[in-house]
Amino acid sequence: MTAVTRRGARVTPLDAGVRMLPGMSPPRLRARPSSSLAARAAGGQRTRATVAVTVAFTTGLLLMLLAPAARAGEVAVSVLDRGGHAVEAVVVTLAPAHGVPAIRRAAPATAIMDQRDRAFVPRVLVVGVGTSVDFPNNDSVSHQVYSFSAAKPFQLPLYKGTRHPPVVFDREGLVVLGCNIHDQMTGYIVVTGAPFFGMTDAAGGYRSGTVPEGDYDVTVWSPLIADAATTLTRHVHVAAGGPTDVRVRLAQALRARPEPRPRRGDWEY
Ligand SMILES: [Cu+2]
Repeated sequence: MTAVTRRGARVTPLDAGVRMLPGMSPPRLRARPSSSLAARAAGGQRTRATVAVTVAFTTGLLLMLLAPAARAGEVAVSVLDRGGHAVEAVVVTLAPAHGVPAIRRAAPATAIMDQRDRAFVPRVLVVGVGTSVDFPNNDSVSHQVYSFSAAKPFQLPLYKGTRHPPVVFDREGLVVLGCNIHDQMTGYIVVTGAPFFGMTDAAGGYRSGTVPEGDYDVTVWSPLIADAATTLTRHVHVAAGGPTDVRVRLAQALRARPEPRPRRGDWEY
């Protein structure tokens, strides 16, 4: 089941599902005390500068605790396959639903989609809207990278090394990458407007770090997940304090090869 856009690129329902991810854009909230600061203080080498920093930090912490809008929690996501095994490299996005204070937009970010051993590395990358992505070719052979996805149609003429400037991903959606020379090369860039996002680790886990208290839609996606996109979002309330656990147990077996595929037949010469 595919639709054909005016550019001739086919958009699958999965593609469309990812493009629907709601939200804003990507700052990171970090409120982590410096442990080296504490160690230095304990070691009796407390300089005037250290005291000043400690006072500033303590004051900041107090202001954070006193201001209701700054109450913060954390989300801990785990993704398990049908057999209960961890699923690595799954994209996780946290989109504020309600009760979450406005989050300041972060400065435009940069990321790298490398090419090694005739593969995109990483195979899946998640970036915030506005991110510039470099596509260095560190292979011994040339590649011609392209995308026909509505979120970012582009192509980088045959090259090695870093001949092309970065590509700016300025619209939300799933960008499916292919190489016009090597059909098996498939990569994915999820461009999200959500302010908090990341990937699951080898244990199938993702921790959001500090996020404002409130309601969120937590969505997972991977090109290997066969479950319907509509079943992959959890609405959760994040309270201040300990992490809010979100467990996603997949109903379908993982795919043997990633989907959707780039379609070389769509190439316009
Ligand atoms: Cu190639």
